[in-house]
Amino acid sequence: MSSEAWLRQDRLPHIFCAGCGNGTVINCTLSAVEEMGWRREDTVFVSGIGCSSRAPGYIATDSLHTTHGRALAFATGIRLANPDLHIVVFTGDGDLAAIGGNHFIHACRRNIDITVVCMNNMIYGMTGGQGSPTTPIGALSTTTPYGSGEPAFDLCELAAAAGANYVARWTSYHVHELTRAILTGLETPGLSFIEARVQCPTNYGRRNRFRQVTDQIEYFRSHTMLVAKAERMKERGEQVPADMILAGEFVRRNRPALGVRP
Ligand SMILES: Cc1ncc(C[n+]2csc(CCOP(=O)(O)OP(=O)(O)O)c2C)c(N)n1
Ligand SMILES: [Mg+2]
Repeated sequence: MSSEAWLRQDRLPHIFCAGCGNGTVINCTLSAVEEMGWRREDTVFVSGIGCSSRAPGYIATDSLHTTHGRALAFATGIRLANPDLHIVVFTGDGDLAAIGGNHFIHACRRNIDITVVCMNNMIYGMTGGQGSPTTPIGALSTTTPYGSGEPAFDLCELAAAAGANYVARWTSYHVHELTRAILTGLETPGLSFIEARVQCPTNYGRRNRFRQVTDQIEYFRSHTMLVAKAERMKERGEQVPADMILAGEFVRRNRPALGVRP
C-alpha cells in the first residue's frame, strides 16, 4: 500500500489554496503512518477547526473534525477509551496555541499517548489572515497592519517545557526530515509534538513580501538552523540571529505516559 491509499480520492480536489503547504505535511504524515505498517481500521485522525484541520477529511480512516481548539481534548477521550488505537492530531497554530492553548499544555503535562502535527503558517489562515500566537514580531496580518508588536510563542519550547516525550520542528521545505520526525513521533509512547512551518501564500506570504510561493519555501531553506547548533552558539556566547527557524529535535525522553497499555 502506498501513502496514496490512505487518501479519500472521492474528496479530491481539495479546498487548499494553490501553493498551500498543508498538502506537503499531510503527505509526509501519511508516508510515516504507512511506514509504521498501521491498519486503517486501527488509526484515527483528529483535528479542530482551520484550514490545517481540514486534513482528516481527506484521509480514509475514521476521524473526528471537532470544535476550534478542542482537538486534543477529543483525542484524550479517544485514547482513554481505547488504548489500542493509533491517534494522530492535525492542528493549526491558532487552533493549538490560541483558543486551544490550555489543552495543549495539559496534554503535554499528562504526556497523553498521541502524536500531534501542527501546521504552523503563523496566521489564522481560514478566517482571512488574522495574527496568531506564532505571528513573528514585525509580520503583517489583518490584525497587525503595522507589524506584530508581540513576541511569538515557540511551540516546541512550550511542548518541551510542559512535558511532551518527543518534540521536533521542520518546515515544508524539509520533507525527508519532517517525515522522519513524524515517524519518530509515531514510534514514541507519550505525547509527540511535531511542528511543521508551512507557507500560506494567500494570507501570509502576499502580505509579507513573499511574492511567489517558492520565495517562502526558499526562506525556510535559508533561515533554518539546527537547534543543536544554536545551543552550541549560545554556549559560546554567540548571538543566534532572531529570524532563524530552529529545527530538529528539541526533546526525546521517556517520561511516564498516559493511555499506554501497561
Ligand atoms: C469557537 C470558535 N471561535 C472562532 C472560530 C473562527 N475560526 C475558524 S478557524 C480560526 C483560526 C484558524 O487558525 P489556525 O488554527 O492557525 O488554522 P489555519 O486556518 O491557519 O490552518 C478561527 C478563529 C471558530 N470556528 N470557533
Ligand atoms: Mg494557522
